[in-house]
Amino acid sequence: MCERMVGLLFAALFFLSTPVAADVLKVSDCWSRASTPGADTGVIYCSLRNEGENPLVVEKVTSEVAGMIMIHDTVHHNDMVMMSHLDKLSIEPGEAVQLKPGGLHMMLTGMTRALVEKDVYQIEFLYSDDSTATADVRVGSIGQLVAP
Ligand SMILES: [Cu+2]
Repeated sequence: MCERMVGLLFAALFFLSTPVAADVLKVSDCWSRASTPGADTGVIYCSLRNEGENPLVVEKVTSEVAGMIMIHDTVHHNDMVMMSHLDKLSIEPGEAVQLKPGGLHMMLTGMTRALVEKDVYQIEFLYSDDSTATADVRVGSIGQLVAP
């Protein structure tokens, strides 16, 4: 076998053995608060942990319960609390990111239905390597402050 062939074979094996984002990004404890009457927005919190050896990027999050889901950070500016929109969320190898009240969160807009306490709905993550993963979101009370 010529050297070039061996090189190609190794390249192919390396490619096959590289895990996709959906396999190494652990998503856990996703939760939302129950909708207030008439509300057209909602929020999702969760834990994300990159157990792989490469940086992972969440490109998009979708769900049937909302027209759009955006990733927001909470920023304090001159005694005002504002939300800043992130195009994507990058997570370094070994890094754990907590989406929690007062910090990073996923913002649901254009709700297609109200979120009811004790409900569970699904969200789908799209990563930059085109792999996808789904996660369950548990719905807590209207005043929920930690994962239900
Ligand atoms: Cu927000």
